[in-house]
Amino acid sequence: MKRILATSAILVVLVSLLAACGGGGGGGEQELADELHLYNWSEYIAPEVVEGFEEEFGVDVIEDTFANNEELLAKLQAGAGGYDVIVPSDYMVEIMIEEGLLAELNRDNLPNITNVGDLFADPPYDPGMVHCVPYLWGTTGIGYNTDVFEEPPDSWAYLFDPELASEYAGQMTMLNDAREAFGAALKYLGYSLNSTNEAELMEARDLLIAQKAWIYAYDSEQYEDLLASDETVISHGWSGDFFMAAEEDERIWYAIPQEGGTIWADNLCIPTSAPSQYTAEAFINYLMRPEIAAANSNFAWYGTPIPAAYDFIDEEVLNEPAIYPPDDVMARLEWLEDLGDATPLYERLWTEVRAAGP
Ligand code: N2P
Repeated sequence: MKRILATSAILVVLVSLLAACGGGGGGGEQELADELHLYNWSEYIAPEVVEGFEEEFGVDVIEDTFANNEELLAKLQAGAGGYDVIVPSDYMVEIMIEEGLLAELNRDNLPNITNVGDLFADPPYDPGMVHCVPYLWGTTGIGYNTDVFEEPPDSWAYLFDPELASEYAGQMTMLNDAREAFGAALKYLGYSLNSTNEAELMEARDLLIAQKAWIYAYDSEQYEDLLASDETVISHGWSGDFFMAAEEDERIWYAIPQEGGTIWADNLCIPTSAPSQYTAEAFINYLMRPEIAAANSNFAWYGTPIPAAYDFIDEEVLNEPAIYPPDDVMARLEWLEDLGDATPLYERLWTEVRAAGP
């Protein structure tokens, strides 16, 4: 009996050793690829974080950027198979899971997943983090030039009310993002940014079309630079992008509208078509190290879901109420949700907005 036990103990040790070595060459699944292809939002990862990964793991990171969730979805639906890690927002994760576009994560390769704070560890769009882990989170509101606005323009009226908005005609941008643009219009009108009510959506469409008279551009990637170069003075956009620009140009700042706006979380996910799930998991696990998560938060000025990272986050980021908003502001924010059957209606109305004059 003792001998049988001893033999099976040796077997167990052998089997786990083999597993740790990658199954003794069984398909090379546990080997890092030479390259990791990241499809990301623009300016959304600290350069030193990428370099650190490349040096430590011997993997070249190749990054492509997208302007909005729908562009990312369309790319995957069209069969783009080259991406290892993608960064969809909350509602888009839900859509991608439904469409079978995301791989399930192998937790054995993600020991740092325990660093994710309770607030983010069980998101409604991916219960239990089966497919994705949260990356960064933030809000959508209004960026502005403080030389032009003595008081913060903390209402959507500055972008939509004809009297107020016409003052900034030609000096205003809106995000090139259907959900965010409709979200802002719906909030201004007093509706939910997840409205699926046709009459409310038509009203929002008409408002967006009327607003085009004052718009310089729909842009999701350079709008903060347009503020800095004085092309614009007010801009619909994502919180951290304005704070990042403010590091170089202190005239720029950001306000969350009183009517409320979007709160969102972007996520690190692996497409089912990824060239190397193992390399993707090594990268995602690395991004969940507290020091690395902090480096990204310090760079992009967005909140991190990793509480252990707070020790490494600059005081000014941590203490900025527009990055970590107080409870009363949080209560006014809304998450975007998958619109289900109403998605084609949004698509049609967005096309109408973009096609309308001037
Ligand atoms: C970063 C854009 C933030 C992503 N430049 C918004 N979900």
